[in-house]
Amino acid sequence: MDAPTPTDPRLDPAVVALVAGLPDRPLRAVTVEEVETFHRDGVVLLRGVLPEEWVEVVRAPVDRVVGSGEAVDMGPMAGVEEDAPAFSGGVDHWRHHPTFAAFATCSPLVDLVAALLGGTSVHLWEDSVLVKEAGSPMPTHFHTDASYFHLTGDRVCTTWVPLDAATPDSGVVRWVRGSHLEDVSYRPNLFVTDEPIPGTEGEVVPDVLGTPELAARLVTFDVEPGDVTVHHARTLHGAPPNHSDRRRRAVSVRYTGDDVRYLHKPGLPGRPGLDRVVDGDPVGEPWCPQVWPRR
Ligand SMILES: O=C(O)CCC(=O)C(=O)O
Repeated sequence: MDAPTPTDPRLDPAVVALVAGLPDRPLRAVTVEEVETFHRDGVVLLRGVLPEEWVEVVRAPVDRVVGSGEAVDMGPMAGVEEDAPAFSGGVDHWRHHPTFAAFATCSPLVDLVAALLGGTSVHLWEDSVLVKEAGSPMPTHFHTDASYFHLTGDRVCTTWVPLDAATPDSGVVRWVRGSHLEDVSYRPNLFVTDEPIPGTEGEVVPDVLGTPELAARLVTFDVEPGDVTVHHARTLHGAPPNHSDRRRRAVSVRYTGDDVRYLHKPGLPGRPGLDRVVDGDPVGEPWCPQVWPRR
């Protein structure tokens, strides 16, 4: 049977009502220096851009998807002790939950991304909940997001939105500055181990911490709710365990720009609509909502 064509999440009355009560613009514009940093380093920290109302509105839904198991504890995959504090991850919550749909399609994130990617349009690719509980022993292993996407093209980025203050001891992300400029396709791993996803292709991700030249290029930030980091999909990044007594909750939202096209890659999980497109088709509606220019 044919898969149903998705409807625009912004027509959902629950999304409309939610968005009506929230600010739709960032607290400030992205600066020219921040755009340059993104393109040069493959990552930029945008301090104090997201209104607190938006951070607050996603906190309870994040806790719900973690509590319900929709975001899955990756502990068993990592082989840690059964009762180890969890590192929970999930994708595509926007497809099922009005708050995530509003956040990914109508929040100030879309203006931030449009400013950084440039070009004429931005589409939503996916969102992801990433919660490292206090004391979670699991590092996020180094990877590039591009490895996990059935995509080709340059204008692809991830916004990483902290819901709690985060520091290296609580597992804030770290990035290899400039790695997005290297013309390498890395093989995707299981995120909490270096084990590659079976059937996928690409070069093995280097041992970043064990390679002085790469380790010297690591950049990380202490972040607060309201800050947003944005990295290029080819930027190598990972995150330490959460050694602190604080939760490290984050939502990642991934977007595409003008030049991005589908490319089916072996071994990766499918996604809605992927069987309806062929390699070279531009990313777009109905499977990936256009979020900018705003409608
Ligand atoms: O939150 C994490 O630990 C990893 C985040 C990440 O890899 C991403 O959002 O692309």
